Amino acid sequence: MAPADDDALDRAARLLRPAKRVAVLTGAGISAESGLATFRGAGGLWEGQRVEDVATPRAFERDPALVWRFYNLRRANLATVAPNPGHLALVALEQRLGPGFTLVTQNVDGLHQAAGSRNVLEIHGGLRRVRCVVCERVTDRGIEPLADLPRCEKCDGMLRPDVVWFEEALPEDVWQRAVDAVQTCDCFLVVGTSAIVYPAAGLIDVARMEGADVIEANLQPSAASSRVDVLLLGPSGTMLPELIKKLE
Ligand code: BV8
Ligand code: ZN
Repeated sequence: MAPADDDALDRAARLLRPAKRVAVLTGAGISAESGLATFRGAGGLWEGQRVEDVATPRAFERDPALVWRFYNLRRANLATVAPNPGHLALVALEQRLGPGFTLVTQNVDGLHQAAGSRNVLEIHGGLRRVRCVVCERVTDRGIEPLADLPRCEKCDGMLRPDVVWFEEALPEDVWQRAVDAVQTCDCFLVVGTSAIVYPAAGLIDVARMEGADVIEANLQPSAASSRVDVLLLGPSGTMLPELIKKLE
């Protein structure tokens, strides 16, 4: 561990140790070491398409089979990945804080829950769940492969992934709970996100406005880095366990 990191880790631990209420925001970067691609790592392209063009209501209207190919591939990937030490470090932090801990995730991969995190707010939905566009019924289909154009068992309507697409509103209740948690936290930990997507990235400003200490863990500086108190530069699978160890 280079001395610079150790100094940043010490500063981060000094902020986190006394915190009674901690909120965490995670992005695709925390799952990278589990083998899941991030959005903007490979130039954010999928089958030559920008994610913003595949993950939208218009794309689903235009070509539902293409959108389902995108999501069925990502669902299939879930069978090959497991939580990494970064996810597990957040489970340990929740055990230390109990009800004072809230994990807000932009990820739809379900790896936080698989690792054992309990209070998880999936502000962008989840890959395991599907929703009927007609009767709105939501079912958890795990990671079983789905038909190219899956239909609702109840009303035969078209099913869609239960995720929040670009230009769609976030689930109101989940989002409000996330904002409440960030507004009342003493320390806000931002992990593995480029902080480009809103309103999620706006939580960083909510935390700062309320005077919370903000710690970021990322492989490289992000759009949030200029607004955080401590930046832990490195893979979250290493930085988070090191940080939790320093709390003892
Ligand atoms: C909304 C679910 C309004 C789906 C996702 C025009 C019209 C309307 C809205 C907009 C518009 N123009 C812009 C907007 C806003 C838009 C937006 O922010 N666009 C961006 C592209 C500019 N936002 C929206 O549309 C949102 N909705 O605004 O609605 C509204 C309001 C009321 C009523 C109606 C409408 C909806 C946004 C949600 C979109 N859905 N996901 C799916 O997953 O398929 S977003 C998607 O991006 C994922 O959730 C992902 O998590 C998220 C953010 O990406 P990151 O997680 O940050 O991942 P990224 O690859 O970018 O970065 C990875 C980071 O990890 C990097 O920093 C890297 O350095 C780091 N890293 C890599 N490896 C490691 C690591 N760090 C640590 N360790 C490592 N090993
Ligand atoms: Zn239905």
